[in-house]
Amino acid sequence: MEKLILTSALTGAITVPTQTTSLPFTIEGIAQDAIACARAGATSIHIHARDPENGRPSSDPELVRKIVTRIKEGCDAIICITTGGGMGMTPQDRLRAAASCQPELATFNLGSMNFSMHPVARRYVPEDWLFGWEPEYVEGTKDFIFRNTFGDMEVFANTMKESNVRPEFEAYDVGHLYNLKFLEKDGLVGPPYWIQFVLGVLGGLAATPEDLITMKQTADRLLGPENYRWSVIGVGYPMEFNMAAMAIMMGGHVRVGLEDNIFVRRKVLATNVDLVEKVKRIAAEFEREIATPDEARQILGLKGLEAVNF
Ligand code: KMH
Ligand code: ZN
Repeated sequence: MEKLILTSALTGAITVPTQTTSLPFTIEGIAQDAIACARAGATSIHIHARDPENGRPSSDPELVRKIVTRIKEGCDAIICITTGGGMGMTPQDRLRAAASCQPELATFNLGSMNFSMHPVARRYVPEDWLFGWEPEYVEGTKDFIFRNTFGDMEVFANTMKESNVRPEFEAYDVGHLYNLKFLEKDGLVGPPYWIQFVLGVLGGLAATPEDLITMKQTADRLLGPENYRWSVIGVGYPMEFNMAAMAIMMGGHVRVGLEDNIFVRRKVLATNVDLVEKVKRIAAEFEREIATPDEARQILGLKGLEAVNF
């Protein structure tokens, strides 16, 4: 089996600061976590920006530029900038940072869907919230439609092509793989594909072995196994590690991080480094080596850190 590409998703736009004090949200906090995860063995770092004052998800390209510049000073990890953004951002807002920074990878979300974390709000009473924006944001996801229409996806595909940014496709459901096949037939995207199967979002497939296998079988059938590589994101605990163990065994790749899950063991809060280290331990038991960033660049055929615009 090829070496394991291990992605660390440090902060995202779904986890809120009240859930864990380990969630980084300042420029330096996100960059330091990225560098520490890269030193611990993460191959790729998935980037979202947040308002440094209060941790609210932000699409400000200047914040993203500062974060990725600082990370590049401290390590050679592959940087993947989100275009998924967060609640309340338009598709145009979401594309700006990737189009400007031209990283090696940027996410490309493969369809519109419900995307909710509103049940998290039930765990807290009003005095618990660290920042005023959080309860409304979390409860607001009940009516959030994560918008990625075919029109939006056409813009994403063309902008990424023009900016020389390789898409990391995010597929939350089987239908998203059919959407990818449609984009291929329409000439908007082409193989080889790098795909994250995102399992466990409220609104998409679950993080179960059956659903992971369904995603893989569907992708094999639609795209051809030789035309794509896959990684898995299991949202929540213990799903993050269940999915990681399966991917390690099946020849896929793994993403972990506080964006997707905040626990390293049952009821034990994690740091981003704890999550990377746990996957490293699981991979070591299965004798699956972790790829260095340069090895992963070879595997995925990326343009290299010297070709980014930050
Ligand atoms: N928040 C994850 C479940 C993106 O940033 O474009 C999916 C994600 C998508 O990371
Ligand atoms: Zn993300």
